[in-house]
Amino acid sequence: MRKARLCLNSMLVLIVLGGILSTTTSCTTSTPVRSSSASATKITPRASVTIPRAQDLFTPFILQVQPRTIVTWQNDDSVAHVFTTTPDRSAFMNLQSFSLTVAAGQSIQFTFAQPGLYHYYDTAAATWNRTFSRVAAGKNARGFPIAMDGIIWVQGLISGLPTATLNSILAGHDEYASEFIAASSPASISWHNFDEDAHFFGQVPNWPAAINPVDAGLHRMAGSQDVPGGQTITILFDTPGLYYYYCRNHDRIDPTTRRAVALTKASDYPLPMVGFILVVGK
Ligand SMILES: [Cu+2]
Repeated sequence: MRKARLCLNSMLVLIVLGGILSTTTSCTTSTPVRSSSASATKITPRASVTIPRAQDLFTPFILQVQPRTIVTWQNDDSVAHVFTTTPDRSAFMNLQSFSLTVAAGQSIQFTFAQPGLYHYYDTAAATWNRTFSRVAAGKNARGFPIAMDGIIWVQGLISGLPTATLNSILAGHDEYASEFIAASSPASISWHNFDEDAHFFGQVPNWPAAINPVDAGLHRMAGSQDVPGGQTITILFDTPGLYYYYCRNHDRIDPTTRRAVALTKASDYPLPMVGFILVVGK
């Protein structure tokens, strides 16, 4: 009896509020709707990055989160770490800047509100290379040649991105001109090879979920030795996600960190020949 009255009361409330409830509406359908909308406002997503002991690395290298996520960096190392966003700023890059210090054995938090990419590095174990706009591993870093940098990918829509973008390979260097590119889906991304040597596009394997959501294949870009002026290739990305790619001629894959690592023969070692394409849905 009591249950039936509650049901009738909530039905009346819903009828007054909504005004358009059909006669088939029952208590079993109205109850879950109310409870989920009430709890959704209270959930704060959380995620974490670890600084493992004596490695000078951030784990994972790429962390994907939803907007408003509180990210915790847990320092399991025996020394303090200071890390900061790179100077790279754009409509999708480092929209919130931060500079954080975390003592040995402690943790620190930062809340990411804005969708986009956040690229940060440890100011003691790595440096910002202004020539190439890349984070470089310090010679004394314990993870060398892997740099102590990390990416926080805050998923969500970003307005005003192009659907076609041109990247290139620098003449005389084993390096893509831009490390980070963003475009809206379906995105047409081209690379022109200004170098003499051949280079490649291939995705870094074994990343979960929305990182490299589809395999765009292995693509060779002939250099000016093979094709006068160098070759241009174009790849269409119609699935939103973050694409992490490298050149298999100048990098190897480190299975532990799942990162592409420069080979010593690469012209700008220890900088890896890697790039990221953020493909955003509409
Ligand atoms: Cu290459």
